[in-house]
Amino acid sequence: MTHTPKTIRLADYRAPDYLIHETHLHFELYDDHALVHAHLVLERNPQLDDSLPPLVLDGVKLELKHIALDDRVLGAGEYQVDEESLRLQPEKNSFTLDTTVRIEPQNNTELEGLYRSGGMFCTQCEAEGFRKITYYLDRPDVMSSFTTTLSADKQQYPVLLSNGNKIDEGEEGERHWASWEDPHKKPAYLFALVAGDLWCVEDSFTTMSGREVTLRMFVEPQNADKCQHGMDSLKKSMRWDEEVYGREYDLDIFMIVAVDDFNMGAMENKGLNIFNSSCVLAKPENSTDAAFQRIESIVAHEYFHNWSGNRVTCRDWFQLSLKEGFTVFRDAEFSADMNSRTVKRIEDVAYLRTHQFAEDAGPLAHPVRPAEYMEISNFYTLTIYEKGAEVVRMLHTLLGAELFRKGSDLYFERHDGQAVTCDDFVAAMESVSGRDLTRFKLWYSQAGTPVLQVSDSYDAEKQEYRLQVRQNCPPTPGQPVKEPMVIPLATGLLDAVTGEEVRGTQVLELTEASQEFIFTGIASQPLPSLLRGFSAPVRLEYAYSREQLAFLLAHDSDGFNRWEAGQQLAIQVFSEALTQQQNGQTPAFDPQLAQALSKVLADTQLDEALKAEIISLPSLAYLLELQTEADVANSHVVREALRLSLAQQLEQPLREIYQQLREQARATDYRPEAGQIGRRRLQNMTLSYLMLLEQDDILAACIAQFEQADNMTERMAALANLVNNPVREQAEQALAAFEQEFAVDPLVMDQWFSVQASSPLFSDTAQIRQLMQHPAFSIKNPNKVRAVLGAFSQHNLPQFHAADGSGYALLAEQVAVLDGLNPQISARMVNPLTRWQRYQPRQQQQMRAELEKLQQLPKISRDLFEVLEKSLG
Ligand code: 0A1
Ligand code: ZN
Repeated sequence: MTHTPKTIRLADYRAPDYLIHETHLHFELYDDHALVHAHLVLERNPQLDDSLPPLVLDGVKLELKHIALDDRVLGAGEYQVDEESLRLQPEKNSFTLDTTVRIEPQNNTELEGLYRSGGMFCTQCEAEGFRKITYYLDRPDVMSSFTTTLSADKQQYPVLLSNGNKIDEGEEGERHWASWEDPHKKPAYLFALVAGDLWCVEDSFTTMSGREVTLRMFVEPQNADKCQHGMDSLKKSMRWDEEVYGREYDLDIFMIVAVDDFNMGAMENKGLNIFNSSCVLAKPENSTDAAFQRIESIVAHEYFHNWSGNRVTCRDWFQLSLKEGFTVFRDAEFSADMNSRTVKRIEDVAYLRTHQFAEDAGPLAHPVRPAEYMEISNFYTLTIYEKGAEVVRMLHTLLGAELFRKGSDLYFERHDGQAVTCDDFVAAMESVSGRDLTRFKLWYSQAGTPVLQVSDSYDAEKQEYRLQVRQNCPPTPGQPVKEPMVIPLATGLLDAVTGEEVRGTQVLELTEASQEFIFTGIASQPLPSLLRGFSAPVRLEYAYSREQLAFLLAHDSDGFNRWEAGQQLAIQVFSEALTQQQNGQTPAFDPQLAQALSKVLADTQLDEALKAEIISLPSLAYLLELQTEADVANSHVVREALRLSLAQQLEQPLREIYQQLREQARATDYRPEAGQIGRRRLQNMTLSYLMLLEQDDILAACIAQFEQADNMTERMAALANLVNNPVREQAEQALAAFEQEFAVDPLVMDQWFSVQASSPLFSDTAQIRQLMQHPAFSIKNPNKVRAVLGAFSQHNLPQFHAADGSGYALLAEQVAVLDGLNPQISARMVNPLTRWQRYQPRQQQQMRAELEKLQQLPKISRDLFEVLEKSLG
């Protein structure tokens, strides 16, 4: 970067001056370069006046070799090229443009545009990668038909793929070529090509109207046995989208390709999804339950984009959540239908509250529809994705399932083939419901997490129960004052003595800063169950006593709120002990928590998955999120002491459950289905408590599980317990055995790295540096970077925040290296440092100093620049 990047504003949106009706591409792929020939059919945008402004095409790192306008080669004075664009003056309304550019995919470490991953060529074009492939109007509201021809060495690259249907192929000496045609108009960000020596797994799907679709997964040959789950997930997703949304697939072929080097999880390119191999490849011996579930949801996510994203796309990148929020909501509902609905909700809410709430409370807070950005890659955030999904969920809650479905049908029908805005989505919901959602739309424009303060009163004489609710939303950068929002507050009332429900779930609609809701005919003072199912992404404040929380945990009919009551109880017990610890006292834990959890363990009505969630303490990251000044070291000590104290008090039931479930696991064939997953989760959770007791027979059981289990879920859990165990020798032995067994599988090695990097007991900064010297580590591979540096800075909080600042220094030093290779990843990895204001003064200083050093990098990327500038203010 040579100058300060400019800020791009939603308010400046203008329709494109020119449209591209047809795009014909020809790629000549070689080991040391690629030539890209583009033939574009353009027209002056007929919706604008009939002047002929200059045509300005986006293009970055392209070497222009040839240019012709309407078949006439242009002379040097007839066009201008700079670092980001190609400019020329059209003479007619309609014209064609031919260009040839030379690029070097083998040197593309940014993994954006056309690049090499292992032995193959692949592309990543969202958001603005297409401009690194050819000169183009690289914006989502320019939609074109595409034909693509690729030619490459026959032996090295037997498989040549692009979007749509293959229409022709042929050979010429050592080389061969294939031509693809995509019948659907699309923006450039959905373009993809792949060339490689790939194994293909094939299946088929018959759509609801009886069309047969060929399904193909392309993977490197050694991964041929890891495709079944991805393929099954794809077929389930296709069926679900027909049944739940009435959406049918629209091409005769759907392809998935797995690549090892990928910045994100996966990409929904039309008819040719490209996946990070970690998000699609699995087999039981190598992959955990979590991986199986992640794959199911990501395969679904990308598939669902075919409608929510591809058929109806975004007008501009400020509308990113239009496709991402909606699609995350869709994939979450799909996962809920395929697995345990309550557990899925618990996982999503825990993630949202820990990470998105933190984002929303920090210097990078932005609305679901941001008003400005410098680098769009920085806006693939938890707010756009996860909070965006919560916004769609609230619409679903407010309208009800039936109207919501009508609204989505109308949205797809009205806007099929168009590039639209979040307003268009909400307008469809308004049309079908007759509601005015103007105020609701504040969720798209206001950043920050609203706080609900709830109090209540009961009038025995009138048999009236009143809930008083006040909402307010804290200031965020650029938004000092907020207006009240529309907040669905799902509420039930329990009989405070029997626990029976005296009022079933009712959705109270908050619209004002302060409101009162009156329930009549209530015979005795009830206990409220508030925000059931987490009906809105807010922080709820209601002064529950510990007794009341234990009561809700035992009786609430809403599974989510049972879990939530347990979490709140744990937070209260933890917070009290933390204060003692900070005051130099020995922390003491209120036994009510252990008593309540012991009832949960004994409850025969509760399934194992929910039990596992309930007995898991809130993560350290979440406990810190709740503190005004995060005290990492003391919080870690107290949380571990609380875990030990629970293990001591619950030893008997924990032992029984562990033994029983481990026996059951031995006697059953592994399947990644909800029931088994829940049982393994509880089994592994009990093991992690029991290991804190440091007893020989438990250690032996853990080692036996590690050595004997036939699946990675049990093995990995055992390994994690050994690594987190104070005796280093056992950990080293297990790690060495594991490494030897799995050295050839990079995805398993990612887990091996991450289990070490995440462990405060095992890995200090010196150990992290050692891991980075391991031959399986590569700073150029984002999965490896996430497995080591990501795990260290996000999961190993005590070491990352080590008093001497060495954790910060290590991260910053590596961010600097990464920035020269892959700015998207450097800007992401720096994130844990950006919330320096949350920590104690000395830590603040240390973190700031590292950020300021990074700001001085001589060739800082736009991505990193933006994050640093916002964080340092
Ligand atoms: N649209 C994809 C996410 C994605 C975004 C950017 C990428 O490269 C910078 C890659 C993937 C999704 O939501 O799955
Ligand atoms: Zn997406």
